[in-house]
Amino acid sequence: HARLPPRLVFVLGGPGAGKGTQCARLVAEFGFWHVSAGDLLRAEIQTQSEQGQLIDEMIRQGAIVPGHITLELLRKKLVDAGSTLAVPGVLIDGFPRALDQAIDFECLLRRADFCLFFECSEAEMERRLLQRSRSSGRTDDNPESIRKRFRTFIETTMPVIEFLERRMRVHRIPAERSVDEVYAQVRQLFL
Ligand code: UP5
Ligand code: MG
Repeated sequence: HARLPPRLVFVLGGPGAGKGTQCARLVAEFGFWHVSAGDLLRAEIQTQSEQGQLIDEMIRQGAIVPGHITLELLRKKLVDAGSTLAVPGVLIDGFPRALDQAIDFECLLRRADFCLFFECSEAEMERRLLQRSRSSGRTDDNPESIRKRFRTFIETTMPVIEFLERRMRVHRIPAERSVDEVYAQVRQLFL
C-alpha cells in the first residue's frame, strides 16, 4: 500500500476563480505540493499519444476528461509526494470535477482532509480569462470555450461541492477581491 502525504486538500472553484494563483501562494508559504489536474492533462497532450488527442479535444470543448484518465495521473503524483520526505501535503487543484470522480478518488486513495471553494461571479471570471488569453496560449481561453467551461462547471462540478459538504469541511472563500485579500483569508486555514 503506497504512502500518501499527510494532508490532501481539494481546491475547487469556477474557471478563472483563482485556484492556481492561490495555490502558488500556499506553496511559497507552506511548502505544499501543487498538483493541478488541468496541468497534468495539458502535459499529457504534449506526449502526442492517442489519449493526448482525446484530452486536447475535450479541453477545447470545455468538457470533462474521463475520470479514470485524470485519476491515474493524479494517483502517480500523490504517491510521489507521499514518498518524498517533508512534503506536508498536496493541493489538488481543479479536481474532482464530477461526482463519480469524487467517489472514485476516495475508493482508490483516501478521503481528502478538506476543500477550498473559491466563489467568484462569472462576469469577473470571464474578465480574468479574457485578459489571460492574451498571453496564456491556452486553447480554452476564448469566448466560446469559456462559455462551455462555465456551463460544465454549473451542471457537473457544482453538485460535487454539495456532495463534499457532507463528507468534509468545505471552506467557501469569496474570490472576487485582490489576490492579496483572498490569500489573507486562505492562509488562515493552514496556520
Ligand atoms: N487572477 C487570479 N486571481 C485574481 C484576483 N484575485 N484578482 C484579479 N485577477 C486574478 O487565475 C486566472 C487569471 O486570473 C490569471 O490571469 C490570474 O492572474 C488572474 P488562475 O489562478 O489561473 O485561476 P484558475 O481558477 O486556476 O483558472 P483556470 O483557468 O486554471 O481554471 P479551470 O478550472 O478552467 O482550468 P483547469 O486547468 O483546472 O481545467 C482546464 C480543463 O481541463 C477543464 O475545462 C477540463 O476540460 C479539463 N479538466 C478535466 O477534464 N478534469 C480535471 O480534473 C481537470 C481539468
Ligand atoms: Mg488553474
